[in-house]
Amino acid sequence: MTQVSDLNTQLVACGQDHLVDYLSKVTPDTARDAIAAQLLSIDFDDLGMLIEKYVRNYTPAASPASIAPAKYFSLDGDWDRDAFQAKGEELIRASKVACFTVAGGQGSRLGYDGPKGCYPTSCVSEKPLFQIFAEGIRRSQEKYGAVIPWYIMTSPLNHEATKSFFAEHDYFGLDSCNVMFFEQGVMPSLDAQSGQILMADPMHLATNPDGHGGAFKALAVSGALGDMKTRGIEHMSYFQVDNPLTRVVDPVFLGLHVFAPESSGEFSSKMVAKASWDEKVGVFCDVDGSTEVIEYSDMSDKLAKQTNADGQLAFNAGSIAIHAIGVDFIEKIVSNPEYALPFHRAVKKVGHFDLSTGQSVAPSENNAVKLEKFVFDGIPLASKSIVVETARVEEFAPVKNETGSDSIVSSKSIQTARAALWLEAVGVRVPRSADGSVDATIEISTLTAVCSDDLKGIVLPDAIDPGSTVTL
Ligand code: UD2
Repeated sequence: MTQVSDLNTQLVACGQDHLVDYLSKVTPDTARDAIAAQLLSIDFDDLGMLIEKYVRNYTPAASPASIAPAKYFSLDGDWDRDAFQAKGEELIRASKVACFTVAGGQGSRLGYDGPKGCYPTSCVSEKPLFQIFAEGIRRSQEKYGAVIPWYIMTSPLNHEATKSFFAEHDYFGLDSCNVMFFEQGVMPSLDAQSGQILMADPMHLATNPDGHGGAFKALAVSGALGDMKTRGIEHMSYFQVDNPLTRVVDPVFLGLHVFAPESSGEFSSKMVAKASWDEKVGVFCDVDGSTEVIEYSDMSDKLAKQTNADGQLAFNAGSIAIHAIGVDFIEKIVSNPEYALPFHRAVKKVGHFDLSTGQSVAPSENNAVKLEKFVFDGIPLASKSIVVETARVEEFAPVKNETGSDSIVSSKSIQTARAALWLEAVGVRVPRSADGSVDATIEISTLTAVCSDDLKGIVLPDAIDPGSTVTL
């Protein structure tokens, strides 16, 4: 079969002789063809180079020549919040903004067996993350009289389960024609010593999602980008699946992204002041003159610990992975190979089928390299990119770990803290303990309010009872 002999040539060219040998032994032909089809879906053009660079001859990237903290629009800065809010609201009202959620990750740290977006998260009624976002979109659509389409990137790991979850829940009240799911690509998982592509089992390659940076390509090949253009969408409100406090469309941020003279309307970002020098968030930096995120794992302790004269962390701008991205910018990135995002390597445990012994292996040590792209590597490709500060309690309570920081317990406590601030802002008395923490559990549905101002004019209790559980 010609296709298989072409494939064999490509496999040999990138050091995958073990698979040529294996394919020659697989019977029946239908089984062999099924494995060959998986291999043919791999982009072999760069694979040999990637294996050399990230596995066989890996050397960590050199530190940049000059690195400084990135500038940002600070919370108490001298900029006209109301004016940018009005401009952002105009954009939303004109139905020029879509939401985009990256939900293709494996979510292994949470220990939850299912798409992370299905995880019960709100602090009283335990609504899943997808429902919290869906209702925030519904509320925003009503508020602005607009259509806000929602694009959700999944991966082969969770695509069907995610779509079924929405269908079972009637799209949480959204019109299904405005919710689009598409799968990101995958990369073969590679043996960390030899660079050989691993098999997950005798019939399947071991693969991993290609990182949220795979979103650019996936948006294009899935037709999502074309759909946005047809609908007249000009900007995407980008957010991760794990943060229930995400404001699905934020007019102030969108207004700055499109209209601030410091922004090109291509790729803007939100930050919070880091909670500690070793918080696991990327940091916005000025690298050789352009804005970049340096992932926490790539930043030296020395730099991360550096402080200013006032004792504040110098590299304080923590990325909460909320961005505004121009649709034209995405087209520019995907249509020009020069803008291809780099890969990052992660060394992980990957269970696999050992072709030489015919045994399944559950490794106790990291044995494999996974290659992933990061969406924030698109930031330096923008001609001008802004970073906007927000308050942690307002917008960042991610659910990532089973316990401790960024767990469901910490997230629920921050969700209540924000609800309390919103209620106090409109005159409701909220019980607080001596240390200032809220002595109640309070959930404000995103159908009720997506910001504190939405509570104005709603009938609310005068006070929340100490120790009570409240849903509004
Ligand atoms: C991410 C950022 C970190 C910080 C933090 C804030 C990276 C590499 N780091 O850390 O700097 O901003 O978030 O919460 O992003 N995903 C996909 N496809 C993939 C991989 C991930 O869709 O192939 C999604 C995943 O479903 C999730 C998001 O990307 O919504 C973040 O993924 P993560 O949990 O790997 O990132 P994390 O928490 O290490």
